[in-house]
Amino acid sequence: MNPHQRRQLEATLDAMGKVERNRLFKEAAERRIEAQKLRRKSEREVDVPAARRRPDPLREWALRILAERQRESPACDGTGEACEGSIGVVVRVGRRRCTIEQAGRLFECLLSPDQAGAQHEDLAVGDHVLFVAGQDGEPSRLLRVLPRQSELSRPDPRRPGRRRVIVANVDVVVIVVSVVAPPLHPRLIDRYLVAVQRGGARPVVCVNKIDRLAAGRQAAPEVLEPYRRVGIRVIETSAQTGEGIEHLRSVLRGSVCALVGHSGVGKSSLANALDPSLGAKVGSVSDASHRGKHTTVASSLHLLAGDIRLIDTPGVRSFSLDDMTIAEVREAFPEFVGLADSCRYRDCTHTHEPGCRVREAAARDEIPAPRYETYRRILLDLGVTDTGDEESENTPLPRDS
Ligand SMILES: Nc1nc2c(ncn2[C@@H]2O[C@H](COP(=O)(O)OP(=O)(O)OP(=O)(O)O)[C@@H](O)[C@H]2O)c(=O)[nH]1
Ligand SMILES: [Mg+2]
Ligand SMILES: [Zn+2]
Repeated sequence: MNPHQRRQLEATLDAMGKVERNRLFKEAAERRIEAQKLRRKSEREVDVPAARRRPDPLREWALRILAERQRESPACDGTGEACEGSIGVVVRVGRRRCTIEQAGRLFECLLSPDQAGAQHEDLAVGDHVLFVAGQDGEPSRLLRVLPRQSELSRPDPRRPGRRRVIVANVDVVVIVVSVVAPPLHPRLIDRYLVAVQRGGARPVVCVNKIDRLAAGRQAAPEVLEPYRRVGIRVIETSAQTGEGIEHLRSVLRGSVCALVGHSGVGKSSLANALDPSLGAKVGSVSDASHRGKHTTVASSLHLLAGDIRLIDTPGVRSFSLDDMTIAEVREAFPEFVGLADSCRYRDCTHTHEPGCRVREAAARDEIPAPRYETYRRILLDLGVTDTGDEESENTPLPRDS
């Protein structure tokens, strides 16, 4: 169960009627007792150290049952109520409306004021939805957004404390950068990587416009090598000459993917290169600032040749991680995971604490130094200083507490 599924299941559970809820919790209690019988006592003690706060086990079982029911019958919300409507995929979201695709047909859907009010967070291109198709020219009706498998989101710049979901249910997020015009910004790649990791999709870095490199020059190897070292796929392309496009196509084949990045790096050009029949609008890059001109204004999902479902997104100016917790940032660096288990403090931030294995490994270059620096910069942005004088929730706990 990923964090997004969990949030949606929690909401379903909270909205359930009393009778249905009691029935669910009875089943949860039975399943829990069964599971306890199966588990040996010693294992139980290892699993749940007394000092650790843990969620209500009965509620956990109830959520698990709801998730199972939704997997078996995605059109229903697991509450046992009758289901109507059919399932489609959101291919475009506009002001107070969205377009849903089902079996190759498009349906225009008007959003209710409630749905429109919550739309940046609750509805995104790629969402699977339950809807009722409109008859005789009537608009279709959106009933419910189904639990997401993944999402890419960032803090909403206009509404503090709220998130803006950029795309939902993608297998792969392609972080597009260009070697020049606009110049390659590793910090943007890093921020996206953290957000992609949190949202449950697989990241790929695409370095475009390699035709602009001088003959014999490689695309910033010192910047890109650390990503390759930790197993992130980096693909070099030119949407203009077609170089690397076949490689990109082979990586994306059979998947739902999204192209994200700064304006002007060539996202729409890459989409056109992957499928020339697409005809996505391509803009220019300012000679003075080397910035794109925000040509693509809304995300849209396309079915491309070669069994690729691709979401082209509008370019961003920046990508903030302000809504992240330290734990989420830590988890986004897979190269830290094995080492972090041996840090002296269980919730080590890997910045200033004595006995930090991650910091030691970075000093020995066993972790690529640029990746560790990136991690430190992201934590600094979140208010964690190198001296441990942080505004965060982290208070070091010795491992044996
Ligand atoms: N030389 C070169 N130019 C490219 C390449 N890919 C895209 N461009 C140019 O870069 C400019 C911007 O391309 P777009 O595809 O509109 O960029 P985008 O990322 O979709 O931009 P937004 O929609 O604004 O986010 C256009 O002038 C393209 O012709 C490439 O591989 N090589
Ligand atoms: Mg574009
Ligand atoms: Zn540490």
